[in-house]
Amino acid sequence: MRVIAINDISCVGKCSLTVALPIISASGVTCDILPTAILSTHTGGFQGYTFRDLSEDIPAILAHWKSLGLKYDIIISGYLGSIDQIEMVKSVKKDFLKEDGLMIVDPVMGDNGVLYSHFDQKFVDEMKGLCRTADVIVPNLTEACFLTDTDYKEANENSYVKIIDKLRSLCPRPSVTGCDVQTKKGVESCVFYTTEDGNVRTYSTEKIEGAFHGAGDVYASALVGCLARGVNTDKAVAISAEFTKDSIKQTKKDATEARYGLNSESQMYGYLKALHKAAKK
Ligand code: PXL
Repeated sequence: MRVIAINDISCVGKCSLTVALPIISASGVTCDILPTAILSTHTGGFQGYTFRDLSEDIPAILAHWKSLGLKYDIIISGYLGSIDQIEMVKSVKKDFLKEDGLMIVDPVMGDNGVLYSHFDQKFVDEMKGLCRTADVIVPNLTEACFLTDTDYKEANENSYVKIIDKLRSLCPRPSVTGCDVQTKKGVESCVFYTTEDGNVRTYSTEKIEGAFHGAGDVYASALVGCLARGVNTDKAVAISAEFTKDSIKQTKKDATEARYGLNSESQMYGYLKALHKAAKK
């Protein structure tokens, strides 16, 4: 099983490839990487970061891979630095995804109702186009709102299903993370997701108050790890949501600065135990 993770390298701050590579590899599958940019830190909460766009290097990297005859079972794309890179991901899918492979897009664009720096409405529109080429997309609620032209402030329990329905016009298996829902236990954090046979289901976990950078990357990487090991979507979502929640909980306990990312390392063993129990291959 061979996965390619297309994402940036934020050297500090535990997101994108510094999260995807360890989690997907530990899941027991080959994780190759295609770095889109190198930043000294990610862009959320740091000033003065460096940003080197690697677009110029990518054509030669892909030409070399073609000469090796590489093909992938799963492609997961994350943070993309430009509209050109969105086009590049589409061509990677065309040239390198096996016929029965899975294209997963994490449309990384924003959080808490706002777009990250560097992104604008034109980028959002192009990202909709990339989502149309995917089998599975994993936006957070903010990104789901931008992809469906929904006002984030208006998004609530009554509109989540409408949002996921709209996302289904882009891609057959959307899921949306970070949806607050009222349960018997109080407010919980819920994933609305779509199964292999097209049913929309939910999985909720304890909501931990606060903003935690890199949570989406931990969730998406674990989901890829699970799907790569043949775990069905119901179980894959549950395992990934629990791992993310446990990582957030530990990070809160550690009281580290949110911009330095999640302590998912300490929760990796629990994640792997759950994965190994559920894995089919
Ligand atoms: O975690 C998402 C992410 C990935 N990559 C970069 C980012 C962010 C979010 O801020 O800035 C460079």
